[in-house]
Amino acid sequence: MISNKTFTMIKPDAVKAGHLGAILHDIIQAGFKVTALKFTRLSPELAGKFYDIHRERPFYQDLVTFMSSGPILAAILEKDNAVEDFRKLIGATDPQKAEEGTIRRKYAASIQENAVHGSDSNENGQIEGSFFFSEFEKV
Ligand code: RTP
Ligand code: MG
Repeated sequence: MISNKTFTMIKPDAVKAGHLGAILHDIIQAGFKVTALKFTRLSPELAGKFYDIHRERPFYQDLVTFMSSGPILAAILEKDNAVEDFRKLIGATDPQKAEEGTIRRKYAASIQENAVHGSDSNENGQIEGSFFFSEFEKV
């Protein structure tokens, strides 16, 4: 079954650069409904846990340091075909390879500091949403 939900974070680089409002606007304009929202900051421990799947990758430590370097906006988004459509909206991991008009192309600086996260599967979207939000925080 195609899930209609995905999970996103607006990452510390984009918040610091003042792109939070513009990115949220682009997301809503693209037809996504916000069903949970939290402005927070990850400790290195929590960032490490969130990205545990990448623990063995060479960029893991840098990623954890980056993701805990400042506040982030976490959200659960709803739309038909949410996971796939959101990955299309944000573009490739490396902003230089992301298509024109995508969020990463517009707002990201580098392959690491790439402005937004988007879940890569329905299952991970569910797990990641529940990492940040309790049941009563999901509308
Ligand atoms: P995300 O999970 O954040 O939505 O990004 P993604 O699927 O496009 O990329 P993924 O392979 O899951 O990598 C997670 C995040 O790690 C950082 N990264 N740095 N220095 C590097 O070569 C490198 N590669 C990945 C990025 O912040 C990437 O989004
Ligand atoms: Mg990923």
